[in-house]
Amino acid sequence: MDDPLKQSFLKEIDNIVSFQDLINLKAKYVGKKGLLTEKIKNLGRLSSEERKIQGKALNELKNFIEEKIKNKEIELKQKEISESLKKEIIDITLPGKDYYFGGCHPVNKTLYEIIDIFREIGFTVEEGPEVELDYYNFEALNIPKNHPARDMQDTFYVSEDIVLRTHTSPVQVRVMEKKKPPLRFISPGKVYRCDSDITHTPMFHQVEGLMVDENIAFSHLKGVLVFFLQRLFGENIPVRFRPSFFPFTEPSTEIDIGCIICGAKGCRVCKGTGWLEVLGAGMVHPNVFKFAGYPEGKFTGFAFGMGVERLTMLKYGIDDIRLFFENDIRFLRQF
Ligand code: 2NM
Repeated sequence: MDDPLKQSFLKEIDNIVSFQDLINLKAKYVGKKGLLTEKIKNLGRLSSEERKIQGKALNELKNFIEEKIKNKEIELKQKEISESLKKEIIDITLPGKDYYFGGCHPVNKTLYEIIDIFREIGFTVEEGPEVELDYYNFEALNIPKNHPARDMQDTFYVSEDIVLRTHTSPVQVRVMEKKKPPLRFISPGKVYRCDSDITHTPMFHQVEGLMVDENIAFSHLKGVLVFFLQRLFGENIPVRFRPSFFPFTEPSTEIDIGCIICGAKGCRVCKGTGWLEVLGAGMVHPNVFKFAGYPEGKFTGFAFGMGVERLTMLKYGIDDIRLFFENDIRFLRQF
């Protein structure tokens, strides 16, 4: 049927691109006051013969238009879906969100290196309390009352007879109380001293070590500690032993390495001497064995101690100990 209404409808529906236009088009032709609806309403004015023919034709056109509109609606819906899929597409080739792994703190890195070296030569690891009895921190280590090392300025007192340990030596006394020689262990951990400047913090880390048996001599001390320093700083590191004093060892020594900052030429860090102090050590004082309950004269041994922050500062050329505890991520990421 070559109805002009049909022709104009077909032309219009071809240009429809939105749902709203489609709704308007539907209303225009088959709505309550639509062009086709009006025609159907007017059928009653025709003769029954004409009404039959026209009615059939208009009904067919109505079905045709409604079908076309339905198809157009489906077409628009499809277009809408495919466009939103195109817009919302996830590009799986884009890089993922950046995130950071935690890292090992430089002080812990040094600490683990130290522990590994001593493990290699048969030393085990022992730990003890950070809140310690005055007895284990001082008395049993041959540091009598009124000794300058017990000065209130250096020690955090919790009460009359309880302190924050100022070194990890009390661990060694506790182990000796429990175990008979041969002993060969280190005691790493946190220690506390009331002191704060560019080389001191109120808390720092120490590794102390102890080896006890019958006939342990100063030569054993020397062999173990030179081996340790060569492992930590390299085979060719110069090592020097100086006489010193500690209440818990006799004889006592302080051990230096050639300055690794200036190559032993003399600099600010080694104060022009070419040497850096890295260890304290000595043969365990007979009084310490006596406090531990060991039979007099039966055993000998050597002990040593080192500051982990200090060794880390020397290793990496860090000039302020407080950097370790500020937790500035830019500082920590460098290691
Ligand atoms: C040091 C230096 C020298 C030491 C002594 C003992 C003990 F318990 F056996 F007596 N533990 N650690 C010692 C000796 C520690 O640190 C600088």
